[in-house]
Amino acid sequence: MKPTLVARDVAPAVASAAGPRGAPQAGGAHDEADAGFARDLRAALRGPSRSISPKYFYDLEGSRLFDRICELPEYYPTRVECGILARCADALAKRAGRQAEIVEFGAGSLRKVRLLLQAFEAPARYLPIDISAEHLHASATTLRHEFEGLDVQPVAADFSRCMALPPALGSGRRIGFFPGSSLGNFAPEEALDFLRRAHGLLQGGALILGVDLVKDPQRLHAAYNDAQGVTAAFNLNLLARANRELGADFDTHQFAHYAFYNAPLRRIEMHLVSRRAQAVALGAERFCLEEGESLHTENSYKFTIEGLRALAAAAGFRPGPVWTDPERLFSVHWLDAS
Ligand code: AVI
Repeated sequence: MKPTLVARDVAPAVASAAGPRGAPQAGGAHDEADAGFARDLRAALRGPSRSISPKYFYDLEGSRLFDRICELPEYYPTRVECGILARCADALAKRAGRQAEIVEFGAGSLRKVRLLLQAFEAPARYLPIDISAEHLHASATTLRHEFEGLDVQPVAADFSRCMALPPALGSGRRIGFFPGSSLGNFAPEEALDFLRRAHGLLQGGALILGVDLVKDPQRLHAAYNDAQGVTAAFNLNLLARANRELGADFDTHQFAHYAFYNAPLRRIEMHLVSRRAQAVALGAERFCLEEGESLHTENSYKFTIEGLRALAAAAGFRPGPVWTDPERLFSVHWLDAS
């Protein structure tokens, strides 16, 4: 098995600013992550903004719940994006050319990258970047067995902050892959910053980017308020995780999952709302919450095709073709970095 490359210049501490998924921790990263989680949760409970990064959703239980969300009838993004990718894979492969190297931001669903690996002509290398070494190794082992001869080199790094990649092989183009609308979990200025850094890494290549589109608010509302309550459990797991890992004493029954579409800001907001006046202990500190007070846990921005193309252009990309589904729920963008 090839060794995991660790991007040593990545700052270990986790910023309190919002950012997308990628936080389940393993081995030595655990203490740093715990310290980041404790610090950021404390800052969120002290206020005044009362918000915490969604990256803390993804411990093992949170990742398991997210996988269940992706299978829910109401949560269309995963299903629709996979359908689009299956239909445009050959066109993407043609643009990528022979012996391309795929760099995936987040060791995401193997189902999605498989669609690319099957269509691409003799892909030279696959570099999944994720903060979770455990998740990376599992994905790498599966893909090495499935695609004989494929060079799989996991990179353990927090791509929402900065990242360093091994030198390009020189044989084919470097193609970034950022599916799942994880870009939407960044604040707009963070999304621009991420795209600028991705542009720098992919010089001479391109980025394949999947983003969710602005649509009927009821459709969006249903996707984040599913009937089985899996999204509610995913949101509340943040508090359960704090109890497990930080010794906090949240009574999860005293918090309500609250998700709504903020139309002027074109984003779903997820909150945990206190059902009554209560006090919570975290370490030596106690925090008081009023009835109805909320902890803001996630933003999920939705895009227009033109808005996304303008954002990508501002980051230095040359926007290419866009693929959508017949209902225009989701979009996959080819963005040239040459
Ligand atoms: C990972 N991310 C793109 C998901 C989203 O839709 O923003 C996370 C999620 N939150 C609730 N449901 C799914």
